[in-house]
Amino acid sequence: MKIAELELRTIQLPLVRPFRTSFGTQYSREVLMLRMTDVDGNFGWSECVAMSEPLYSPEYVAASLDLMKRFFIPTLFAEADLRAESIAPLLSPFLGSPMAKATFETALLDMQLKIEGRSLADFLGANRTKIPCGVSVGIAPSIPELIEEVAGYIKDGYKRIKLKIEPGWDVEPVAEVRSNWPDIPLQVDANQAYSRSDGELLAKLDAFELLLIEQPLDEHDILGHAQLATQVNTPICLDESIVSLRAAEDALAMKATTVINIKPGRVGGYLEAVKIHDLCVNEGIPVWCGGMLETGIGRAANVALAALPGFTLPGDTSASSRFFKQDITDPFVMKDGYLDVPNTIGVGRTPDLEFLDSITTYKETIRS
Ligand code: OSB
Ligand code: MG
Repeated sequence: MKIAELELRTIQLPLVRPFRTSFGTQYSREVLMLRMTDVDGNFGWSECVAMSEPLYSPEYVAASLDLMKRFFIPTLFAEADLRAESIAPLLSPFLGSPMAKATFETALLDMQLKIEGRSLADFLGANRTKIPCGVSVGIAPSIPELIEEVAGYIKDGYKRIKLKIEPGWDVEPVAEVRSNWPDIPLQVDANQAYSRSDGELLAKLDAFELLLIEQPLDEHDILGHAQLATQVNTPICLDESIVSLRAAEDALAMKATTVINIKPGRVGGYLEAVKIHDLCVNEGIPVWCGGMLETGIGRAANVALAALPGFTLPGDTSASSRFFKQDITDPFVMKDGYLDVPNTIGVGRTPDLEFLDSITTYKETIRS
């Protein structure tokens, strides 16, 4: 395929409630969207999962946009016949920024699979038509408000609860949720908020039979996670640290993680995500699909990935309504705790252009 046109836009989608984590509070989701068109008029959509500020990862929307325009787009426009598989090698001289790179690979996959008449789920190797849903619950203003929010998600049918934690909001909220719901699959996510000396504190969470503790320490502290794993019984699961297949291999070799959260944007795209999935299947490591407050476009692709056989734990693949009153695509609606895996060609969702235009904060079309 030869690219003819790229439309970049940013949108601002309000959240149904503030989402507080150890790295800050989100009130609204700014998303960088890409529409790619080839010379024959075929098109594909994707979204960049980078957030507005470099708090979860070093990437952020304005930087992604700059990288795309300054380096990635001229490189891709120079190619006479582009395939999704060639995006990562072509962009590899530009260091870092897996989220921005993944945006191009995913839009091209959407286009390419539509041309081939194939769904993303089928292409990636999915073997299920529906997937169980988990939900990520932000740090609440108080314990009663947390319990009320969790109760709502349990009533909705979510099959697994993930609580965001930070120093000062850990043992007590986890104990309260566990005592209200003794049997619900429960896990926590610290987003790097603890330090190497917190082993004793984090070991107190062992009493609550958690599935895992996600990314307690700095993303670069693989050794620290390996040491922590000897101090706590709860499995350690890395998120931020796993930026590539190589990083996953290293973390497993160092015994720093026994479960892996796969986020396609964080690892440079769905093709690398499948490689990490395959590694984990071979090593007997359970994986689950993480989330980045995606719109229906990114959510559709995540749900397809989460239907692969190695995704044995429910992911942060929630219904659209978890974050948005109105999604930019047909919403993902949960039935009995499950989402249907899209089975139409490509990624399986397209935006409602009228709604998209109404929340667009910037738009630019670049032609080759
Ligand atoms: O660490 O998993 C995370 C959201 C934004 C950035 C990082 C994370 C999260 C979540 C929410 O926990 C995941 C979701 O449901 O989309
Ligand atoms: Mg996380």
